[in-house]
Amino acid sequence: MKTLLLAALLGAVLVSAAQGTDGEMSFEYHRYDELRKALVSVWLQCPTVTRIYTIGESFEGREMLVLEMSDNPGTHEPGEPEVKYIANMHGNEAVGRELLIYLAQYLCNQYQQGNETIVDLVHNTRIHLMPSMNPDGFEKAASQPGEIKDWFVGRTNAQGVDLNRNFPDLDRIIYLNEREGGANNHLLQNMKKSVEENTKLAPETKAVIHWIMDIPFVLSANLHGGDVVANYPYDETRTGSAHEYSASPDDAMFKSLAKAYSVYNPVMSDPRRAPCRKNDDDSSFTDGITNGGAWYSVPGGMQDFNYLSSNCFEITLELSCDKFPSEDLLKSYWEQNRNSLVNYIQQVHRGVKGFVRDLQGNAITNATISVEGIDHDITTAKDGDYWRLLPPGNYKVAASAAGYLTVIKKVAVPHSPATRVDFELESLMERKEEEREELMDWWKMMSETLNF
Ligand code: GEM
Ligand code: ZN
Repeated sequence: MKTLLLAALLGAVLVSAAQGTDGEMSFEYHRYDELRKALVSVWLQCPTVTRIYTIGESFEGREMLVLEMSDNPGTHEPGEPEVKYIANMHGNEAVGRELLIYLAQYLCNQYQQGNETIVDLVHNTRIHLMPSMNPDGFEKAASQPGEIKDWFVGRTNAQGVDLNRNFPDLDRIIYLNEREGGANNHLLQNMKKSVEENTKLAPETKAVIHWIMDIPFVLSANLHGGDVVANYPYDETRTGSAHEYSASPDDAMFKSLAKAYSVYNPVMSDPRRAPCRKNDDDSSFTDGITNGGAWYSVPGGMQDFNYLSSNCFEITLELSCDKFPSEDLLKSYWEQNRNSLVNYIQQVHRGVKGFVRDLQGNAITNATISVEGIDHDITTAKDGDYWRLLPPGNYKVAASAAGYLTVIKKVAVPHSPATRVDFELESLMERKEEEREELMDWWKMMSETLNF
């Protein structure tokens, strides 16, 4: 993170620190400067397990700030899974933005108080909290006079771009590959235009794409407002129709992840909850969750982009009927969501995890992890580490890489924690060498026997 920015942030906060920010949570809206100060206050309170960084600037030059929480902030620890929460991509959907600020304060407070669940989570997970992907849109929405905010003012970025329609539409590629064959993961590599050359991408979208490419995220949630439901892939329908259940190969796991959020939110999981607005069609909502395509088709969304361009499983959380509710409701939204937010992070410790190495113990980066019966592969990160989210069951898991012999293992997966499975792959060169030597030995033996 830029030193200048850090100094500016620190200076701003030392003033407010004098007001005794000992970690109490103030349930009010944070404009851009207050957001920065709130994050730096958490960093000042928990300096050994937090770090603040920026992934880039919005169109109007505001920093897209992230507070990281882990026992080794600033670095990826081999084998440790990484989780992100990203809010306010629609600038007028304000509850998620505030919840992530409160979550940062809560995790810091609970860590300091020795809450075992939180200490364990922080020690075994690298958590990234981005309260606002669209800081310009929020300022526009929050600047409106009075409590009642317009339904659309501030939704887009400052260029008028809906960021949740601005990601490369990888759904269309996967749907084509399903029919005609082709890759079932990391589809951005198949795109002709690079991210940098793509003039349709807003600066906020580019920053998030680079973030997703740079860090081996395993799990993510995208916080929105305007309804109350945990929405999961795919968001875009296969046929382009407005409403069509659009299952991904990991439908069972995504349902489990969405339920892991909704089950702890008493409003989201209330079967008797009335629709937010009289004429809303929430017929696809069951147990507080919905498939995105079954609700309505969304092309170019961030959720599906995570799943189809990286190893990251992302769901979309709709947290409030009112996109920008009055400030006095914020505490109740925090109470409705606190346990869900913690429980969802814990889901990253499920499925199968481990390392892929060669016979000499060297990490094999970008090896493929395939699961029989699930047409979606994931890949190993820089240290050969991988995390494959799976619901409970018995699986055949294969590790493969160019130039190596594939290894397949049978794995029994409980609900949690993740089952550890390491793979050692033999290189084809080694195998050829072995076979050559065996052949030479055989030939030598034969020639001696037959006195050639
Ligand atoms: C949605 S968020 C995405 C929900 N997914 C589907 N498939 N409906 C949007 O972007 O339109 C609503 C919102 O803006 O919160
Ligand atoms: Zn939204």
